[in-house]
Amino acid sequence: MRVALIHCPFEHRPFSENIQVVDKEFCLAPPIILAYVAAIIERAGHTVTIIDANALRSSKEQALKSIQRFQADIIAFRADTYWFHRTVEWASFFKERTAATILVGGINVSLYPQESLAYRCFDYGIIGEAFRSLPLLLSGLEKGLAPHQVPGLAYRSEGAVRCNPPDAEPVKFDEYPFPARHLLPNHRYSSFTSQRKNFTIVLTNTGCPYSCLFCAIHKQPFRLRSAQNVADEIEECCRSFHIREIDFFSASFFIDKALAMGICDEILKRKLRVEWSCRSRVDEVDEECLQKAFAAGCRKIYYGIESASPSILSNISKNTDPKRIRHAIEQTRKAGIATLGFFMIGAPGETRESINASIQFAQELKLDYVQVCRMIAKPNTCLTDQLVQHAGSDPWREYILDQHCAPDALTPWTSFSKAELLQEIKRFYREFYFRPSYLVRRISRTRSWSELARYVSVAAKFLFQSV
Ligand code: B12
Repeated sequence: MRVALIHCPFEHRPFSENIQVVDKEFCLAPPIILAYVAAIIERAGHTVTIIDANALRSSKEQALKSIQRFQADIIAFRADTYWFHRTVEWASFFKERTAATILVGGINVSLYPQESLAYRCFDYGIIGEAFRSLPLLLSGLEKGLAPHQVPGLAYRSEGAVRCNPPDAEPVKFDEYPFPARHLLPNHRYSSFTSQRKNFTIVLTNTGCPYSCLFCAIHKQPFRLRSAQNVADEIEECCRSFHIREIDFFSASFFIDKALAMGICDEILKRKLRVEWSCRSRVDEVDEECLQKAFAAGCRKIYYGIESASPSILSNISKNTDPKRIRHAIEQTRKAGIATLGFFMIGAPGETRESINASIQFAQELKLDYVQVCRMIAKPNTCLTDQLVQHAGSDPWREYILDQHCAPDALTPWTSFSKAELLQEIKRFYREFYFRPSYLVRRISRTRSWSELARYVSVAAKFLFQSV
């Protein structure tokens, strides 16, 4: 079978938690999930291509030409909830113009399988892991498909959507083939804070043992890779794809200290010349691990700080406190690693005073960067569970069924309006990034003209664009 995987372009949505400029500028990351799916397909003996229409800025018409040249039997998409209707738009376009079978997988199909397959542009959906289901589906399509035999398959039969139970056998993360980066335009990717190309993202674990109210990641199985396996992928990135900067994209890199230190040891032992960043909770780092991370190439850590208010941190089940936050940031700076703090505005219990305190706190911490969003009830989070209980319906399910039902405020617990929260976010950024002391520090640490040009361009967009 010949399978074309499409990564549709995406941009800011009105219900996004971020202001526009952040959604547009923060990261042009590789569609690594599709690259995993591509590797699974290749390993099963099929031919696959990835069209990253987002990075290539391709239109539907241009993507169609590539698909026709490739002679795809199957066109496949990954759908998340935010971008579901864009996926439907693209899938419908190809459905009308090709004879290919159209397949959809990914988180939104797992959350809302019936609703997703209600769109007739999709012939099949895969609920849950593609690891075993997808090779079974492809060989079935080649040799004669018995749909009820493919775990996790969503399909139409006698006018109804049928959903097989997903593959229940857990897949160890080390069993996955490495993402098929040979199918990606690696030179295109970057993040706002990245310094070197080629840039990519790597996952060291999935899931999370914590259960912050605003996050959905703890609802996925918590799986760790081995240090050896991660290092083999990093080595492949460096040697085969000339990647010089990596962002470890898992929710927390240091969640398992032994794994994090093992990865650092392997990078040092193999003499891999790569700079990297990662995400972490503040209560998972110490002096020793930060020093080793720096020695192994860590140059930035993105910490989930969220708020300066102990009562808000408790309301959202974050399980941290300002003292611990301060300590982690100081230790990180001492180790020579730059810091980015993620903050959220509009949590349960937020007041104008607590927002001011967070802005003040971010400045006192001497963070190198901040990213601020509004706290909203994202799909599959405890906040959405509460919202469903309270309102009796799930706004995300309604949105999947009808794009005109786009969720709006998604913050019933606060008296701040969406517009007020967005203005407060803008104020947070302004008071943080436009301080003279910060500007002097940033410019003195800028390593190239292109980096400086990127900052100036984003600053201009920030000042002159609406939220
Ligand atoms: C890496 C990542 C990204 C990467 C790569 C995404 C990509 N398109 O490949 C980047 C940075 C680009 C990204 C962007 C965004 N992301 Co993201 N991302 C993740 C992250 C951290 C890891 C996912 C991962 O690699 N899993 C490992 C793979 C192997 O497992 P998997 O995802 O479960 O995939 C398996 C199955 O789902 C299935 N499958 C998946 N896709 C497909 C496709 C086909 C055809 C088939 C058959 C099967 C299949 O098979 C896979 C392998 O077995 C998750 C959080 C998490 N921990 O899961 C969020 C997550 C998926 N992202 C999320 C969001 C919201 C976004 C953004 C909308 C953010 C934004 N505001 O812009 C954008 C959307 C961009 C887009 N349209 O892709 C949400 C989605 C929630 C939802 N219900 O929609 C998640 C769950 C995080 C969260 N907030 O909860 N993301």
